[in-house]
Amino acid sequence: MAFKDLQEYIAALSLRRDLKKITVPVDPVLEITEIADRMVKRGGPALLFENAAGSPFPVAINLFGTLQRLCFALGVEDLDEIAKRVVGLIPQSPPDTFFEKMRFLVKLKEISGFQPRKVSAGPVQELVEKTPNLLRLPVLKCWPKDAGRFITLPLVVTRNPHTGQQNIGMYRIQIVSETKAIMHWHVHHDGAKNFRLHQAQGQDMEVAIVLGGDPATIYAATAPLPPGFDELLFAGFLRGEAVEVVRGTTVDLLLPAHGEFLIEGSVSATETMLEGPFGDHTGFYSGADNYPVITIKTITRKKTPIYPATIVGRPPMEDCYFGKATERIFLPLIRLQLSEVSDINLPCEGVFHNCVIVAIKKEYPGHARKVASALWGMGQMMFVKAIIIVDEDVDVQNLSEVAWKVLSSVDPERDTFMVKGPLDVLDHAAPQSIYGSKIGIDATRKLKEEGHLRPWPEEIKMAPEIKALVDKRWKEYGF
Ligand SMILES: [Mn+2]
Repeated sequence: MAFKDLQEYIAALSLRRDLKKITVPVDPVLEITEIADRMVKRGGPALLFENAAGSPFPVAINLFGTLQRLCFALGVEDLDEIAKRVVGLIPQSPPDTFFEKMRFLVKLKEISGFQPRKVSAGPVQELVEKTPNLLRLPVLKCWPKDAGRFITLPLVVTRNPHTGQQNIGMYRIQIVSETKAIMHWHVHHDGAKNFRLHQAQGQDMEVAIVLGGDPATIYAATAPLPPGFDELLFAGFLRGEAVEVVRGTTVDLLLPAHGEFLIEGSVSATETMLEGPFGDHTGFYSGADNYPVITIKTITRKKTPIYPATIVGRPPMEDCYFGKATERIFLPLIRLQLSEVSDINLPCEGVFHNCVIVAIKKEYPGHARKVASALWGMGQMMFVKAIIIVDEDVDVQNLSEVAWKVLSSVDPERDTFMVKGPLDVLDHAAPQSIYGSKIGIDATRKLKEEGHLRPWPEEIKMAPEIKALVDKRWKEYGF
C-alpha cells in the first residue's frame, strides 16, 4: 500500500511511535536545525514542530532520517526488494550503453499503471493564497553563516521546451522576499539543462515548486535517473501505484496533486542574484555565487498543510539515507555493465562523491583498475574522488573490515593510481572548481603479473568444527 501524501505518511509514523510532536514554539531560524541534527545523529524519530515561530504552518523534518524509516516510506522491509524489482524489468540481452540499459526502465510504461495519472483537482490546490508570500512559510535558516532562509526539500518541476518532457529535481531555494527567491542548481542537473534551453531562446522558464507529496516522489526527485527519464514514472514504479497529477493554475505543468504547497512562477532568463553561503552536505559552507532569480506568481496549498524540511551538514544526515536507497536500487544497473561487481558502498562520510568502495570477483591482472575506470565513466559516478576496490569476500558495508583489508593489502606505490577528471562542484580540496585528480586504490589480492612476487598470505580463520563446538557449549562456560 502506497502513501497518498506526506500527511498520511506522518500519521503512519506516529502510529509506529516513530514521530515526535513538539508543541512548544520553536524557531525555524537555527533552533530547529540543532534539534533535528541531534535527532538524526542518534537515529531518533521524525519530528513535527506544530508551532513554528513566525508562521501559521507546522514543520516536519527528519522524515527519512533512518534506514528503517526510509524503507517504511518506500513500502519495503529492505531496499533490496526494490533492487529485485528493478532487475525484473531488465531484458535478457540489453543494448550496449549504461544509459540505454537504464532506459529499459521505460519498460515500466508498458507494464503501466505506473505512469502519472492526471486528475482534475487535487488537495494541493484546495486553497489559493490571495497574495503569494514566501515569508509566511516556516522556511529554515539552517546554519549560522547561511545567507538566509532556504527551502530544502522542494520538488522543482521544469520542462524541456523542445521535447515537452518534464523533470523533477531537488535543488535548494533561497528566499529573498515575498515573491522572489533564488534557484540553486548545479550545471549538470536536469533542471539547469532545461533552464539553459529556455535561456538560449531568450525566454524565462515556467517553474513549479511542490512541497510535500508522497514519500516515493520525494525520493525520486533525488535519484540519479538518466536525463529524460520521468521521475514521476519512477515514483509510480516505486510505490506500485501511479502518482496523481494536476495541471498548475498559472503554469502549464503537471504537478503532484497531493503536495502540501504548490509555488508557481518563473525563472528569469537574465536576472541573477548572489546565492549562499549555505552550510552544505559536505559538512562545510559552500560559497556565494550568482544564480537565477525566481519570481512567484501563485501559491496554492491544502487547507491545513505541513511544511516539509530537511537539513544537510556534517554527515550522517538525512540525505545519507536517500543516498543509501540509491546505492541499493541502482546496484543491479551497475552490475549490468560490470557483472564482476558483487557489492558497493557509498559511505555517508564520503557524501556520495568522495568515496565508493566496491567489491569485485577478480579474475585477471589489472581487473580492479578496469572496474575503477568503468565506474568513472558511468553517469554521476564520474564525480567520485576515491574508488577503493576490494575482493568479493570483503564486506564493503563493514567499514572496520574495509579499513583492515585495505590497509593490510595495499602497496601504496604499486596499488594506487591517479587520474584527472571532473569533480563535484562541492569538492573544496580540488585546486580549482569541478576539475582535478581522483585516486583509485586497488586493495584486491595481487597476482604475480601485477608485480607481486611472493605468495599472498592466508587469512586467519577458526576451524568450523571448533566454532560449532563452542556454539554448542556456550552456556556451559557460564557466560
Ligand atoms: Mn531528471
